[in-house]
Amino acid sequence: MMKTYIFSGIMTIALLLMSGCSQPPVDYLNESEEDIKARMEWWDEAKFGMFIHWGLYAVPAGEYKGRKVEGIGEWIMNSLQIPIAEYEQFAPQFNPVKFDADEWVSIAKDAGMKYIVITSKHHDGFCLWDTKYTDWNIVSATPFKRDILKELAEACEREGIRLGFYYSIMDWYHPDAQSIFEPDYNQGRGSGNVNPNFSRYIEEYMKPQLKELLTGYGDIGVIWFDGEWVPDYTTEMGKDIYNYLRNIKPDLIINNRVDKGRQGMEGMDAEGDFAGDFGTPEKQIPATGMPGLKWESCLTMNDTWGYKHFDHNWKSSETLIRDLVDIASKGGNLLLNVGPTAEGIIPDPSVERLKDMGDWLKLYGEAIYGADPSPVDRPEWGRYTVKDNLVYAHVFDWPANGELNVADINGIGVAWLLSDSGKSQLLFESKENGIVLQLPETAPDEIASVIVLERN
Ligand code: FHN
Repeated sequence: MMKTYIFSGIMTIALLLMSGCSQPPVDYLNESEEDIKARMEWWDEAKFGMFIHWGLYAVPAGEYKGRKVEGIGEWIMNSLQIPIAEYEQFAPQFNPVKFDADEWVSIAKDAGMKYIVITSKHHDGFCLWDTKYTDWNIVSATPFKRDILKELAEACEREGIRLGFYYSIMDWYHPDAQSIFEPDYNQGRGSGNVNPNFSRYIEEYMKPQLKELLTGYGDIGVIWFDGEWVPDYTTEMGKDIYNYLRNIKPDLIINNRVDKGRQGMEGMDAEGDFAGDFGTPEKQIPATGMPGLKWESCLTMNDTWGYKHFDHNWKSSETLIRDLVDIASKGGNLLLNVGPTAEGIIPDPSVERLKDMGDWLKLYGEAIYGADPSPVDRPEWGRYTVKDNLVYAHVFDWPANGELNVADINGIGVAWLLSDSGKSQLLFESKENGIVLQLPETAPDEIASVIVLERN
């Protein structure tokens, strides 16, 4: 398939003239803490989102010409060194006739997720929307011919779920961004081998595409960058793009990977002056969170982001629920991934786990949504979250003797089981090393029971 790109220099000038763009750009890199807090309030409250990795890589689903990729499925083009001319063959095979945006949004909403971040363009450069800037997209290059992001945006709007777009800066397909060693898509990256036209990729492709995504798909909440590690991309580019996007949509939230923010400490260089609004620890939960910073752990449910037909290494619902509690107790958000199949189906094991998480959150969500991190070290039996004058004790290990030692975080007047709508008072005794609660013999929830401690 011919790679057709519309170099947009003339278009950019025309658009600027037509838009009557006369206001000088705002420098958002020095935004006040007050403005940042107001802009991120919905995100802070939300705590739990769905990550969706979906694209052409779902067609091979981790296996190509009899070879199975050992790593993550969405990297198959690089892992198996598939030449672009061969990888293009997946486009006419991509026809996700079972895709139903309302069903995906319903699964997320029932799970208690408040936002969705989907790969608009992953490293293979394939675009899941009807972009004007390349034919390498789902409408032009596949028999499906529908704008996935448009349908998802409309479904999210109907259900009150915020939508964000993942966008890979690294692009193995675009001639101005791809490795000069194609099909070795990463070879030489480490030695500073860069694409001489990368700046043109940024200015005449990446920025116009991001503007398409921010102005044509409703009230987009987040741009989630990735692939920032390539040597072609600089922190100066990142800070410029941060301001470029915020001047298009001032209330937009942008992750730290718009810049080189995750160098050093995984997820976020705490003292860095990078652009970006939150850290992105990946496939991990920082031991002590990221004190003083906003952050979001992105986790998989098995071992891959993009669908692999033979990855059956699913985490249990217990693990996933306790991960959510752990993250909330440390002040972070959880972005939990699903990798839909080439037909457009979210795998059953993912759906089952998400339903379990939603059932738990229907009972105990008040101890997660909008809660603040624990001001004290985690207890050996579980975690704490706090909200106003309430402390929530999330008990993973229910005491056999019925006695639970809890920290006296902000004084205690009354205590009850969150699952007990009647708020029957639990007996407790204040001792010098804290408070001892008298608990019923059986835990209300075998994964995580929640006790509320209310200050006098
Ligand atoms: O290379 C990508 C990978 O495919 C996946 O998208 C993860 C998700 O955060 N990010 C990059 C690896 O850090």
